[in-house]
Amino acid sequence: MNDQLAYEPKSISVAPGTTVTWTNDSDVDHTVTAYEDGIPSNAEYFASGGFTSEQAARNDMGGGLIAAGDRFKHTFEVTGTYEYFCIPHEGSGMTGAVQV
Ligand SMILES: [Cu+2]
Repeated sequence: MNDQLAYEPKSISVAPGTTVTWTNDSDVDHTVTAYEDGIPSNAEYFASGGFTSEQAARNDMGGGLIAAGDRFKHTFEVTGTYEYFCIPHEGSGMTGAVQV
């Protein structure tokens, strides 16, 4: 996550079972929040803050913030495409994708 309000890289491809780590290399807080309709139907929902639904994450944005220098990890087991976004910067186009 960078100061241009973007995930770098914006999309990646990984093998099943890979743990992806996001690091906040910027000076502002971000979230990593999955789009509930943007992940495989049989995959576990994920979001920084540990929320189990997109709505819960949106309802408590502060609870999902990743501070400057902090990290968030998720392990991807199910193949498919996972689309995610940053709650405070969704309007600025801060979105990303993981292809498993
Ligand atoms: Cu952000």
